[in-house]
Amino acid sequence: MCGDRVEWLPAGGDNSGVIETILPRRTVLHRADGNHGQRPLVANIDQVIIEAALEPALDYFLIDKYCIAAELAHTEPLILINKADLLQEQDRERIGLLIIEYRHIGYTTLLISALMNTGIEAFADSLSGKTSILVGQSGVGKSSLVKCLLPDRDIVTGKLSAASGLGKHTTTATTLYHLPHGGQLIDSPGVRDFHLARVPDEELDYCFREFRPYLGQCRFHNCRHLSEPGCAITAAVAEGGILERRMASYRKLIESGRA
Ligand SMILES: Nc1nc2c(ncn2[C@@H]2O[C@H](COP(=O)(O)OP(=O)(O)OP(=O)(O)O)[C@@H](O)[C@H]2O)c(=O)[nH]1
Ligand SMILES: [Mg+2]
Ligand SMILES: [Zn+2]
Repeated sequence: MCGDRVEWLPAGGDNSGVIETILPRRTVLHRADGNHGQRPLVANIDQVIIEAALEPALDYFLIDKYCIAAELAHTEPLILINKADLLQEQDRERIGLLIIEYRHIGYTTLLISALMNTGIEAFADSLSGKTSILVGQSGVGKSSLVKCLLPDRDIVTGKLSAASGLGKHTTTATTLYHLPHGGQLIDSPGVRDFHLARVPDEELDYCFREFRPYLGQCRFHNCRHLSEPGCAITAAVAEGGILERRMASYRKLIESGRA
């Protein structure tokens, strides 16, 4: 798996070899596999970089699901809004609010443009000394960003489909790049959607970082925060301490049977 550390023996003189042992994995990021299983995506990462853009259209639920996958894997999410150069006046308020909201929850959120090279320095700083994976919809500019950091590498990027406005799944393999200033960056194939592996109930609410101060305060200790009386989470939503939008993501996950 990409990110694995292995012990290997050289076989032949052409720099090839045979893997003898896969060393224990520090962290593993998963996605759903069928209805009940889970499939590992990458090993030994410290940070999940959730990339989004105005094109293809922003998918807030997708961002939330990746945040939860990162929390479950005990890795740090970083939210990256790319294609800042495309922002029109009417988009600025919406994107500005999105950034403030995620920062308030406790997630580092950056606005960048891989095309114009803006915000890249701050982003590059967040990579040093860590192993990070870029995830997100096809076409948001994951490979373009790797190319920005490693201009000498031959990295393929692809245009969006003119008909659908969606990416064309240009990257087909997960690849780890060593960065010149330390740290590793993994590029991964873009997705249309991302399904979480099944999450135990009591872990799902913990994965919503802003729920944590209220957990344990509901009337019923096994409260699922749906329509139970005396629910501290529902009360926090009503008082504005938790965003409606995030609560909707939580409900959608419960209702989809993911938790
Ligand atoms: N305007 C603008 N376009 C960008 C930016 N970054 C990337 N793009 C364009 O977005 C398209 C998709 O870029 P890719 O880097 O191939 O996207 P990806 O996320 O790697 O896509 P997959 O490999 O399919 O998952 C290309 O046409 C890029 O030129 C940006 O900052 N601004
Ligand atoms: Mg790509
Ligand atoms: Zn509750």
